[in-house]
Amino acid sequence: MDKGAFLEKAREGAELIKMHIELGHTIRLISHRDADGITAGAVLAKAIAREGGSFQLSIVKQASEDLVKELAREKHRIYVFSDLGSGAMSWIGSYLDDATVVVADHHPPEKEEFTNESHLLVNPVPFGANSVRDLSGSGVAYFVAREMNDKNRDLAYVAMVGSVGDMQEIDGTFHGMNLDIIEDGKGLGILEIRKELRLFGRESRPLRQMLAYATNPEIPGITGDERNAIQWLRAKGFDPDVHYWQLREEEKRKLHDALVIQMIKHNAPKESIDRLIGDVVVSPLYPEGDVRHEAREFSTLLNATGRLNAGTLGVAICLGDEEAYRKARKMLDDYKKEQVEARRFIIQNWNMADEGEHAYVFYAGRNIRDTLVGIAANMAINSGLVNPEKPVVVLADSDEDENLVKGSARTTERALAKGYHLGEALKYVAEKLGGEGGGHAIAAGIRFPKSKIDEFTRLFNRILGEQVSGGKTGGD
Ligand SMILES: [Mn+2]
Repeated sequence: MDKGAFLEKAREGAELIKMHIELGHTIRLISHRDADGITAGAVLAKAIAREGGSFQLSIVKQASEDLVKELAREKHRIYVFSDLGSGAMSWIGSYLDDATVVVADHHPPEKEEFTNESHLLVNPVPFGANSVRDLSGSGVAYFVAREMNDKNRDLAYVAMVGSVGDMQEIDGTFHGMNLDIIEDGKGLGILEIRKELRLFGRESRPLRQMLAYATNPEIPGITGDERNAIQWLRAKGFDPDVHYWQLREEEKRKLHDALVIQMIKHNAPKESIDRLIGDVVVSPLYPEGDVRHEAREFSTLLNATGRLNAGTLGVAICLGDEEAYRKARKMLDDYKKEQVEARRFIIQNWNMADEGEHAYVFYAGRNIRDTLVGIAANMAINSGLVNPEKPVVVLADSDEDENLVKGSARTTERALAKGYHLGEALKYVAEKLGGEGGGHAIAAGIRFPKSKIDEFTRLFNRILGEQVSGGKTGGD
């Protein structure tokens, strides 16, 4: 990619923001509610505060037309969007035409540039970057901040937490301009990259749970069953109750080798084995065992604050607010308790699931909160209750509308190999049922009228059947 040209845009964005700070204008920040967006918002907020400016920040689910209209009514002189906005360029063009706008984003943009002269797109994609691996939204925000003031290099770790949140190193290694941020952070001694086990839970989970709950990748023969994990760890000479961070370097290597052998023995796909061990970002700014010490755990905490509509609490955590950190941990503990209850419910009542030819459909009513259906579906898969080659859907009554159900479909890589695409299937079914649905091949969501659950089950099984037989989705 053309880094120089991208950095030139970042510099222009930085100049615009600084000019408005000098004029005494409040900088209106709007950022996405996932970990990448929360860290991007934090990076920009910190950079503005450092210049003596004031800001007003919102963490939002998406940059919709309604949101842009609403923002226009606030009559600010400058708006800065981060980790979103590239898909809202025409709305920004029409409703915010009187204001200065900077979009600091990494999603593929509607067009390479704004037509309005007071609007600026800072986005690496038109300069040849790959949006999913070369730079995240927090990374774009970081380069704008760095152009505002070289001191903002101290935000490199926060920026990398966002990058990890967006899974920019999904193949096990960082790429593109992520590497420049890493260099800055290393230079200041605020982050390190280690070649370590990339499973979630380095700081907060005992090894038995780190392995039993592994999803990315799954460890065949271990994932899904904590008792198996305990036995396996003991057999290899590890205490199942210690945390990964507590292991000595040679113990880590021994564990890596044993896991790789386990995966090879069970014919795990090469891509899964390759991403088991790889780049892990840690920061000496926080003590070992603190979730903020490692980027994946930190980003998961931030994602949770966003999902629980407390994204600004996440921003405060990024800015070093200890009270916000404690509050978020408490929120998360409560949320985890709900998850435990959901897990118990689903395991005890799994016999209620409708097992069709291609999928399990489990309707939980009000017993599982609608925000937990995706997690519940994963629990069913990981609990060993289901045939792993058959996708699982968990449905629950919508919190917002009693006439609707919300559902999540989940499955395994093994099932995908048969030809399933859950996102396409749910999109099609939703259209038929008068709902909304879609997502990825392996994980997708849907919302539709509660009165149509039976029809859903029938249609979903049928579409999945067509997918494995090579037919086109929805070919009737
Ligand atoms: Mn992002």
